[in-house]
Amino acid sequence: MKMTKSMETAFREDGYLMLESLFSEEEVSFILHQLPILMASETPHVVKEKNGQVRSIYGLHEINVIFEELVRVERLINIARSLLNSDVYIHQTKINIKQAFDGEWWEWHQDFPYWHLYDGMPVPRVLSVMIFLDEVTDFNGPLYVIPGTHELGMVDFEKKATVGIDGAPAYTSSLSANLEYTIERKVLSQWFRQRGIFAATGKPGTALVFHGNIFHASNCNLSPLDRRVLIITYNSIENTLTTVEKERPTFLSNRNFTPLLPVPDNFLRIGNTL
Ligand SMILES: O=C(O)CCC(=O)C(=O)O
Repeated sequence: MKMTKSMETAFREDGYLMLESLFSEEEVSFILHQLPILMASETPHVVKEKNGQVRSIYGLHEINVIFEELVRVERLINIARSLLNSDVYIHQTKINIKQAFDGEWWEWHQDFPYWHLYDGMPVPRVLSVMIFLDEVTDFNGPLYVIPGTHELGMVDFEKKATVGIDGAPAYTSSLSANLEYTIERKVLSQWFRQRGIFAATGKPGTALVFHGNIFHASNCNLSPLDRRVLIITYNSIENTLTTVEKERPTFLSNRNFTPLLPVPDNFLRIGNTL
């Protein structure tokens, strides 16, 4: 997959880009086959909702050989390199599992403030690729973005007095449906009036590429259909993390800054288990 000038322009102006059929049905089912075992593991990589269902699995590239390869496939590296204008490395990977009827929301936020304040990331030269593993519809909690807001820098946020669950560090609250830094409502209202909201829907295999500073959120899943997405965050190698007082674990904030070397697009070849 080659990025065209018009795709690059759309990303620069809007802060996001939709790419239909970036992954095939076969590739998506192969990815989904990895989930049951990952979801069953009782490690800090697996984050639960209040009701005990799995909300997210982090650090996939650290714990599973398929994901270690997948994050480096040529089509993804080409996108990240051309939009960030440099070589890239992984900052974070996760699957968000918004389960039918129960999956909880993600409040309005920007990602970069977390990576800046928690992890020491200098500037927002960072993007995420969200790959749809289920069909994402209007009803199962699509990601909402406010176009153009990536250009505003870090805006005023409402810092909540969050505490970690069961004595865990405070940052763990932001892995749950209680984010620490959410965007002020007056700022949201102003930008909503100017730019509206785009809801990212599409077939499995569609990808949404979004800038680290774009305003985004998603609603609870009230539908009978799961909404599972894989999110890979690429950072520029010219924007590596600085020292912070308390580093988060590597599955939340990777500190291996080695540039990713692309591997052939056919990651299915490493395990023909379908
Ligand atoms: O999965 C979602 O709907 C939201 C994810 C998100 O906002 C994030 O990872 O920052």
